[in-house]
Amino acid sequence: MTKALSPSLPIAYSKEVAAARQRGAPIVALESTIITHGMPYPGNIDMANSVEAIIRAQSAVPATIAVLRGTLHVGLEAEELEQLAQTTDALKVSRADIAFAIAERRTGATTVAATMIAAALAGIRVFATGGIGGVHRGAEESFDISADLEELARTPVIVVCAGAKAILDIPKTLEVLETRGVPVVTYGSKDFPAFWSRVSGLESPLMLSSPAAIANFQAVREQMGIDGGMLIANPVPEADEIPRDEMEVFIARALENAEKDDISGKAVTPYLLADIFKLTQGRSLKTNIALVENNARLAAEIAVSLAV
Ligand code: PSU
Ligand code: MN
Repeated sequence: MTKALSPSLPIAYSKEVAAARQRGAPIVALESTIITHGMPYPGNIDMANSVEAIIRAQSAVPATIAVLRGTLHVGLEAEELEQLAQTTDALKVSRADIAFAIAERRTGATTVAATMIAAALAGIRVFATGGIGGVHRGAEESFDISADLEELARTPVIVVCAGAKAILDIPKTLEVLETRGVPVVTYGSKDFPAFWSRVSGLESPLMLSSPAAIANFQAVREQMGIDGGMLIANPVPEADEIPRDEMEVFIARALENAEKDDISGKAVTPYLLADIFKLTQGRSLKTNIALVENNARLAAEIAVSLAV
């Protein structure tokens, strides 16, 4: 006989998140792979701290999610965040291996997929990140499709990102999301954004222009019993963007380097991000930080709207 799975995993909440849960205050989940594998120290800790501050300024509470020595943390204390930002050997954990990190008492940074799982366990409905994983260019050969897409299809969390990185095959990424029933909503624009750039050249499947409209859309989905997540794409602010044609040159170079260095599997995304950081002499990092901050603000506004 199979036993129904009902989660009973102990979760360590930060003081701030525990208090927010008690009073029913809006909470915004944040991932940690972006900290350990997405940006170099100390840019990563500056980003993490400023993103948390932005969420607090919108009257919501930030919950950065990670596995620390085998314990699932939802919300990190300032010292824990600082320590994680300096950890160089954290596992990058997704749906396939978040439980492994816990079972083996390891430290794991959560991807979008794993952060969604933890957020749902903690009853958090909104999550801010930079970019999601997607269908990689050449996926017809490599089969490299991020588990983030499948997670968006099954786990009821609203994920706010800046679109899909142009290191991915964006048309194929949008096709998979449509097939799997994930609404893709661009905030205030008809153009689906491409992370560092405000436009990808593709039209967004859906568009909404206020946090209240996004909260209302989600409420109707829930009334209909439609489960799974939704993706909000928030274009990077104009002042911080790197235009698409400029970015394409760096991306092409980084993809060539990855091929030369024989990079595959979960190392691909971190490799490309680091290489693009080098190729742009740090400019991509500045843009990356600005867009995550912008997403944190919108996610907090959505969380506040969902709470009223
Ligand atoms: N975007 C960034 N930095 C990152 C990532 C995305 O700007 O570090 C991370 C996210 O955690 C995302 C993961 O979930 O990369 C996707 O990895 P993969 O393609 O291996 O699924
Ligand atoms: Mn992959």
